[in-house]
Amino acid sequence: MNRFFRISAPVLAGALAATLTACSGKSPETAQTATAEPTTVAAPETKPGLSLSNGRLVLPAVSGNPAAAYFTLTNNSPKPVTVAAVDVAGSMMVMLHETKAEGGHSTMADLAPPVLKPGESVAFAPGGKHVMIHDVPAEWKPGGTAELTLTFADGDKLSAPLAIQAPGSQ
Ligand SMILES: [Cu+2]
Repeated sequence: MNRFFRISAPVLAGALAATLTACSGKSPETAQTATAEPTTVAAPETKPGLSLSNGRLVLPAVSGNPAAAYFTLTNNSPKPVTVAAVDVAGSMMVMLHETKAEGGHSTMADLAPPVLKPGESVAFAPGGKHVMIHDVPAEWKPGGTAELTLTFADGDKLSAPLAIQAPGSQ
């Protein structure tokens, strides 16, 4: 158990640093290095006890704007899990964000890596936690499917389809 956390901490820190760098838009090299690794897999990745449901991706109303993806993640494993990184096949700049209402307007910020205790679920939904996708491949059309992959702090991965929806869908 202790060894697990000692190993996972640097992995998590690295993922965090990469996310922050990508979000600032200052280091395109980092984003490209990340996509040099294979992002598509022949068989979907699974993590025992973890399930992802209601995955969907809402296209931007204006071409060039980011898309957003939503889902519900449930941890039915006996251990807590931490979502360390998120990836959507075909896109180079993907990050976890959270929208918060503050004094009549909403702001958006990087989301701290979500931790799910055994039995817990977390919902990514419009107006709250979301996956922000900054570069939207032209081939993404309503009715299509994109592949989401979550990487956990222990290195395990979980992939699931995202149903691509037209702009304005909830
Ligand atoms: Cu966002």
